[in-house]
Amino acid sequence: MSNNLKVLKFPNPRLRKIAEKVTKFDKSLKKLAHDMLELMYDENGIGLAATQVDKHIRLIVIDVSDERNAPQYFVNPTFEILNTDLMYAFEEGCLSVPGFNEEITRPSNIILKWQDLDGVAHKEEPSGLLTVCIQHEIDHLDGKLMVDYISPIKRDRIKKKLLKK
Ligand code: GNR
Ligand code: NI
Repeated sequence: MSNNLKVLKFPNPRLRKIAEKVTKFDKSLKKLAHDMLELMYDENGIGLAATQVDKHIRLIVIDVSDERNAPQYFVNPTFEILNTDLMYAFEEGCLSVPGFNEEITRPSNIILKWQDLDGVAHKEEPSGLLTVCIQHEIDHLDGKLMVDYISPIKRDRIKKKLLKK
């Protein structure tokens, strides 16, 4: 078990907050990033956005490796879509919407820009699962959830089931 962080669950309105840009690359940023990573591993997730732990800054941790030994940190991430015609459908899950999986269609070719925990800028074309995951996580920073892509009827059904728990 980890570090007093907890994952907010849909329909908690705090998941709708827009995260602020990170400007200070200090020790507390690194501490939060490492605590988030621990929680993500505890919960068997492949990614976690600060919004999900009620910290409203633009920080994401991801590990898409099978061995769970390749953590990646993304501060202030943004992306551009390279080709709006190339889309990819993937069965997504979300730690904030536990027990539900939905097929979501997203751009499959993007250019990603971000800073690392020291504030150094990076730019790369991600591949595979990282492409899907980073878009899912950036959505969280903008207060957006997987369930926003599905029909309102389905979304409402999920909401009612999660509220009963
Ligand atoms: O653990 C997770 N798995 C996942 C699968 C497909 C697409 C996105 C994800 S992210 C999710 C963890 C999570 O909720 N991150 O915000
Ligand atoms: Ni999620």
